[in-house]
Amino acid sequence: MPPGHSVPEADSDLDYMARAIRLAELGRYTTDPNPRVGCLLVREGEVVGEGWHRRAGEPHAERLALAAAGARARGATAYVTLEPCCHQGRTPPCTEALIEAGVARVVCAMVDPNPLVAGKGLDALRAAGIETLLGVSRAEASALNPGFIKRMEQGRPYVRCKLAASLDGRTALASGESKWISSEASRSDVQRLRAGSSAILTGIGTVLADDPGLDVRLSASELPGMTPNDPIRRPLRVVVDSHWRMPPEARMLALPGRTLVVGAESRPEPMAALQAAGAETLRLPARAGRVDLVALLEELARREINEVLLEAGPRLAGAALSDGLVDEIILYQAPCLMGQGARGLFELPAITAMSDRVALEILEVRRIGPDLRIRARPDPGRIG
Ligand code: AOF
Ligand code: ZN
Repeated sequence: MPPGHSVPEADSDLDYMARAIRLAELGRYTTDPNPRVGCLLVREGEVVGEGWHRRAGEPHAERLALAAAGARARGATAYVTLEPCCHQGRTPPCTEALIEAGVARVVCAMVDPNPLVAGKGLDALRAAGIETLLGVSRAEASALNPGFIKRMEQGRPYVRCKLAASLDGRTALASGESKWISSEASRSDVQRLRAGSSAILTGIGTVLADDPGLDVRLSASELPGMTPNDPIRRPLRVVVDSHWRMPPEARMLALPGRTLVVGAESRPEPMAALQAAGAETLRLPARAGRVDLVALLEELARREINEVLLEAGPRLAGAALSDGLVDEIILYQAPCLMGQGARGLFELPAITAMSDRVALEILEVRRIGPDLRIRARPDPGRIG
């Protein structure tokens, strides 16, 4: 153990960190593009202050907890779900506030992947004589911010692919009709998924077939951590439309929130018509005549998009999965059968050997109303 590190990961450290993680979760629907962070200050077994980061531009979790504790912060232990920042961003460094308040020990779950911090926050605390402990409940804390972490570390957002299917894995009739496979309960769950996402990504095929709104129809009082008058964050809608077929009359363009239409060729006329309808248009490099999805995700990360919800048909979903761009699948399975002729979830190349099948790891299975909700992640290592 290097000097300045405390050794024991006592039960109480785990318990207090669990509380800090619950606080951080309250920011699920508001902190974007900042990470969700919670902080607890404990002195002699008593919680003397707590805080959670609510919104970019507003105070960080540590500063709120320190403000709540006042003079009782002196000698206290701070439990923080992310390494305290040491840089001047929209707000001043948390390390300085912790040092000034006389906090004796800082326990944090993980290093801040932001290169402006990345270990330097902990260094600053140790240099000021504060004892530090890193790594308590790291996995749980990482799960709060998969998108922020992936964007900082890899320059790409975290992609969740949302799908609805029958029990026999079919998603639409041969005619393309796909509305309302899943129940009301699953649809409101999707609303919460959207509300926590930075962007919703779909393909032109879905727009032409369903004319979806891709909006959040919840009010603040329906989302944990939000107060009734809080403005709802509206995820950016992104339509992959390689050949500019998007109609300017598309329903989503008339709804509140921004829409970005991304094509693979330069076609001034349809682009201008979409701009006149309120959309932003962007041309990205093509791969085999289609928008290069890697280039798209990198562009979204540059725009501080942390979490992308992919709500697309089998073609775009299949392309994203084949390219290894899907981090997580969320599948709502309805208790019905759709039979022969109905379409599957992902258009993937036909495989000839079982060893070529796409392996998944199931992360979670839940019942939502009459449906099943399965969370899984592609697990390329498992088969082959
Ligand atoms: C913390 N506590 O609660 C959060 C942190 O522009 P700013 O000032 O809000 O800084 C944003 C960066 O600060 C963000 O990218 C991340 O590195 C860190 N977030 N740090 O100590 C917090 N939300
Ligand atoms: Zn900070």
